[in-house]
Amino acid sequence: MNHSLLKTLLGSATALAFVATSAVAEDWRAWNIHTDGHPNTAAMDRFAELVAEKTGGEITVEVFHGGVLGSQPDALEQVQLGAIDVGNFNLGPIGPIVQEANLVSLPFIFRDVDHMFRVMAGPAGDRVSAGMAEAGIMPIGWFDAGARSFYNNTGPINSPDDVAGMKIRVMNNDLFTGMVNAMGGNGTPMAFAEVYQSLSTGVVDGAENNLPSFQSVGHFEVAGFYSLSEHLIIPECICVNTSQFEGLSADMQAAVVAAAEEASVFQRELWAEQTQASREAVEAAGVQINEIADKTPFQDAMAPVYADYLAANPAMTELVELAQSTE
Ligand code: BDP
Repeated sequence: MNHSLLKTLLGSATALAFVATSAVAEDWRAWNIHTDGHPNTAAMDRFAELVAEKTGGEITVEVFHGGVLGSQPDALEQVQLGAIDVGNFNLGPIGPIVQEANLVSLPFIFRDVDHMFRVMAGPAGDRVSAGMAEAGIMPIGWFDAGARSFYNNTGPINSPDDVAGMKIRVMNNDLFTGMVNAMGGNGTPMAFAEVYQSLSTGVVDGAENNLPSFQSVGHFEVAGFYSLSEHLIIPECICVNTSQFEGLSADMQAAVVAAAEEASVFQRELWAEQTQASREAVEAAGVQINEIADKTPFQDAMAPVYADYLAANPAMTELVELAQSTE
């Protein structure tokens, strides 16, 4: 074989090998706790479609809905390990893993949802994102999760005293247990999937969530009073395993981020509509929804929660002040 033929052959073998490597499709497994009809389920399906489209099929995402891949705390661990590639996560259960993420789990830290998004778009949000990425859970898109309010089966809640004595299910985070306990209640962490049964059998007296989730998993069937305390405004992310993301080419990274951003815009539109629709649906089903005229007593009751938290986590003081001073 002459030298130039050998060179040509070697050249095409290298080219073939290159094509083979770059064409190896990545199949991502995605976690989603919500079921059909919830805005986040539609948004995660849209994310999967957009990823396939924008990466020319090099990355495909299979979304497992309804929490079938495990509870949220378990799924977060799986993302850190790379066993689950991506998911829609609430920042509440991320707080125990990433100190900065707890900023958004402090009760009444934000004035409203817009304020929360402004904080997240600024330097405080950058620090939250950096902490998450460092822990292996990198946010690439932000969802609206509205505000969380209390619901129960015995009567409307209008003051912290009405929470006293009640066993209230919370997401997995000591801040939430502390929040309920500071009102004289008994905060009980529990997986989302267990809440319906626990409410219906009286294992807990109440829980707290936003209206779309209160409706979508049927909690309104077993808790007839929804009181608009709006004590937590926690964003949600599309989060990807950090090293998985960093291993992608710059083009693929840009495509995945663009897909997450577009899916997030779609989610926020759906969220606004669904919050109203869920309110109407649960009211039509007989749920009594009450506004709380003065939330100051609830906010005042949180003073020991902040004091204890900042005493144990002094490094968070600056971040809390940064969020509070954001216009
Ligand atoms: C929903 C969140 C979901 C949480 C759930 C809960 O979207 O991520 O797991 O609340 O209360 O609003 O556990």
